[in-house]
Amino acid sequence: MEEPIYQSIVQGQRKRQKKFTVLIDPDKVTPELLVRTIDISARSGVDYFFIGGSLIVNDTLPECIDVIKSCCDIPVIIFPGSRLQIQPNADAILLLSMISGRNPELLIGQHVMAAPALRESQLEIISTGYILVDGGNETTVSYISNTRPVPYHKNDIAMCTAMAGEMIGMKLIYLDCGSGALHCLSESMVKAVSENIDVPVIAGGGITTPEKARALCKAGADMIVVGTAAEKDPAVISAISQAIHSSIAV
Ligand code: 1GP
Repeated sequence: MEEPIYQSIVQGQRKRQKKFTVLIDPDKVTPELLVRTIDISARSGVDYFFIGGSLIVNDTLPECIDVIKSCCDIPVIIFPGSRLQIQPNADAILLLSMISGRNPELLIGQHVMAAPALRESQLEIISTGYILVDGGNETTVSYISNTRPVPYHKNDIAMCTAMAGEMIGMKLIYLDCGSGALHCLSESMVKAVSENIDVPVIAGGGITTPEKARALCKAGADMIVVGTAAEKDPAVISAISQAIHSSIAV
């Protein structure tokens, strides 16, 4: 099966071209904010949209995807909080296993339930090891998943978890402090993880400035995800995109 989106991420990693993803939480965008976010993202060279959330209250996910698809060519990748967020009108889905936690539902249970719908869909399926890291506050993902994050300074736990995820066969590792985290990942943790695995590393949660995005790219992240800061002011997308796309790992 072809994997155009995953291959574009791997190509970026090989060429040391960092990728920028804007996360859209359908509950948090008004129609006006969504169109403005898409417009700025398209003009700023954003590489992908993630769409989804740990908890979605309103049923606007399919419409949001349709709006994005009708306005631009940026690929839309579902970042699902549960199997209820599988939408066939997206381009791809991160099939997340929450490998930082010990909740079997989020390691395999939801996946078993979702498998027939995923098989039926045309979605590109990207197996992703998701590692939640303490970002200084209790986030929705921590509460909803009923799991404890990796402690902020425990680089060795994050590193071994990522290594195990890669050995199991996961194609991406997503290090995330959770949406709206007080502080983002440490550069030392991103470095420890990226130096010890070969698959691309995604970094997200609490990244609000171009400086933070650039620092995490230099530490070894292959993709940066920004949600909350873009919701507050989509204008920040342009500066962060520039910082990411001009970064290379040292
Ligand atoms: C959350 O990594 C994403 O899963 C984005 O986090 O909303 O804090 O940017 P923010």
